[in-house]
Amino acid sequence: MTVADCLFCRIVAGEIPATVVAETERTLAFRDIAPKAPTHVLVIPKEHYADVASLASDNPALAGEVLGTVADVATAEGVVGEGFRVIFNTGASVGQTVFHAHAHVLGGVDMDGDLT
Ligand code: DGP
Repeated sequence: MTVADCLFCRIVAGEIPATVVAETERTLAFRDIAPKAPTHVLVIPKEHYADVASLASDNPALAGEVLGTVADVATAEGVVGEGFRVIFNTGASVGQTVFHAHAHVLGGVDMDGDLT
């Protein structure tokens, strides 16, 4: 499903440019427009789910593929050994602003606990 006014669906459709760092048949990874760390990549399912909770309950296989792409991105970015953080903001009250499920992959800097 594509949601016409969804920002990340529009990136998947190529209507809005993004710096893509990895892609599979069903997932896409691209750099965050406002990076909070040297590595700040967003990994999404190409199909629209509003958040990770609906993705995981409605399509657990695809949720697993998203995590696989997260691991591939971390390897490609060279942050596996030093450590990296994966965040799924879920709900406006915790800061979700784009309601298309996405993982933030953050790394390349010491983190105390307040990144995204
Ligand atoms: P969240 O707050 O968890 O919903 O994160 C949404 C992220 O999406 C936020 O870190 C900024 C990023 N973002 C918003 N608009 C764009 C865009 O047009 N392009 C890219 N690459 N990232 C965007």
